[in-house]
Amino acid sequence: MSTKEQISALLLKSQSVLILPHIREDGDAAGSSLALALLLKACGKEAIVLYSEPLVPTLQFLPGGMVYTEGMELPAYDLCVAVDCAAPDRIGSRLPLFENAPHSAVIDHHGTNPGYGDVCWVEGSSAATGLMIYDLYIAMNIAISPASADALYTAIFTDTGGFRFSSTDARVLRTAASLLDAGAHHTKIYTEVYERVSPQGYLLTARAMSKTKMYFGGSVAIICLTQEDFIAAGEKTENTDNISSLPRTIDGVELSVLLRESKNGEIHASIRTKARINAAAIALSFGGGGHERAAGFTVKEPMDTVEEKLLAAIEACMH
Ligand SMILES: [Mn+2]
Repeated sequence: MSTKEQISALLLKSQSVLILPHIREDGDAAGSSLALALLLKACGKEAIVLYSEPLVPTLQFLPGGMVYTEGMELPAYDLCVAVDCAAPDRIGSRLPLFENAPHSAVIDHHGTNPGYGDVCWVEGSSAATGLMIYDLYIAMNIAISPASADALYTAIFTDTGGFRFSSTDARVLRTAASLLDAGAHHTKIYTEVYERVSPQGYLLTARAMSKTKMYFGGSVAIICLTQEDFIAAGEKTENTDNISSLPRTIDGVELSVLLRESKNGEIHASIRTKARINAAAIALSFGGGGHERAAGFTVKEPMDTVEEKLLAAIEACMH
């Protein structure tokens, strides 16, 4: 694994940088990537953030970035940076852009990151990749503009669940305070991210809650959302971030899983845990990864099979 110094040296010697946040961009992936692009521009570099798909409505207030389409024309770049991508598959169909770049780098905060790219800077102890980008600004002595502050605040605010997850430490709050000093619009960001839902998303949440199944004496909650549920609710996007943490709030539940069927038939699992059970360990056994309290994996198997295997894996963890 590499260091912050190695990353800043590589950034400084590059002229044109392509930045790739992870697929199904969340606030940390998008905010960290945009803030990195602004840092590079402040250093006189060219930088483009290339999304795998359009940002979800709750993040569309973030300015900048382009959406990748296969075969699109891109300006030449000498460095490609994967941001918040725990493993190469999180780069999705843009992976060739990363693999064929003259130089490649990774900036990530997932402890399960195996290390890939020429330079790979991973801090498993950071609550968000946004904190690492903030540290880069400080280390490289670049002033944080209000736009950078908004991007970084969004990254940190969303990855800590609005400063509620156990990952919220003094560093998170100190950094957030500095970002307010730098002009972050925290009320606007909170309202955009957490105080809005589409009527379809609202219906999908209702369906998800009514489909919650309890196991192991009420200590495990599992929701299976199929394509049928998305169609019935009229929800076109597959954004279920607001649903995955809900069952964990039920009294007695120590572990919850949202199994979501995507249009291509893959099953995506979002695992959330309270104390005792390590979500990342379970996700790893299915080829995924993540953090102790929040992890996930993707497999191409029938929903019932995934649920069965998952219950067996959870049972093994509980003993
Ligand atoms: Mn993150």
